[in-house]
Amino acid sequence: MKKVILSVAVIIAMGLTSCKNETKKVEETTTTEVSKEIAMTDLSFGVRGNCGMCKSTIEKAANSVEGVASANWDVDKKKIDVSFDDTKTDAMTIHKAIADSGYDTEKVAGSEEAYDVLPGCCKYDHEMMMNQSGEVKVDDHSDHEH
Ligand SMILES: [Cu+2]
Repeated sequence: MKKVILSVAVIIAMGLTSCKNETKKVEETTTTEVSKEIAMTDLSFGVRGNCGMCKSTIEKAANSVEGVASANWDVDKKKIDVSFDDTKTDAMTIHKAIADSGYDTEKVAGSEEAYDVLPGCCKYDHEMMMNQSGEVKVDDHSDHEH
């Protein structure tokens, strides 16, 4: 009689174990899907530039980096919003790619050779403020020393 009870207990235990395994598999799949969504990192930083042509050059440079999902440069704010996969690239790689195209970022000065061949309208002022509010400023010259 004891043997029968034991073997029944063993069968139940095996059944429970296989159920647990199945549950675990489902959990793992769910976790993978969630972490894929979290992997995208949003980043904003200042980039100098003048016009729509600058915008396309800057965004093209950012998008050329593997792992960058989207890039949007704001001509008024002198600022770029980038979304990227941080397992494939990092912030400095994106800064450098934009600098290589001739544009100054907050962290990396633009390549002078690339700047020299930019169209005239795109030769931006290296003293230009980055990360502006986007509002049109009145230049009152009050900070000039004569
Ligand atoms: Cu331009």
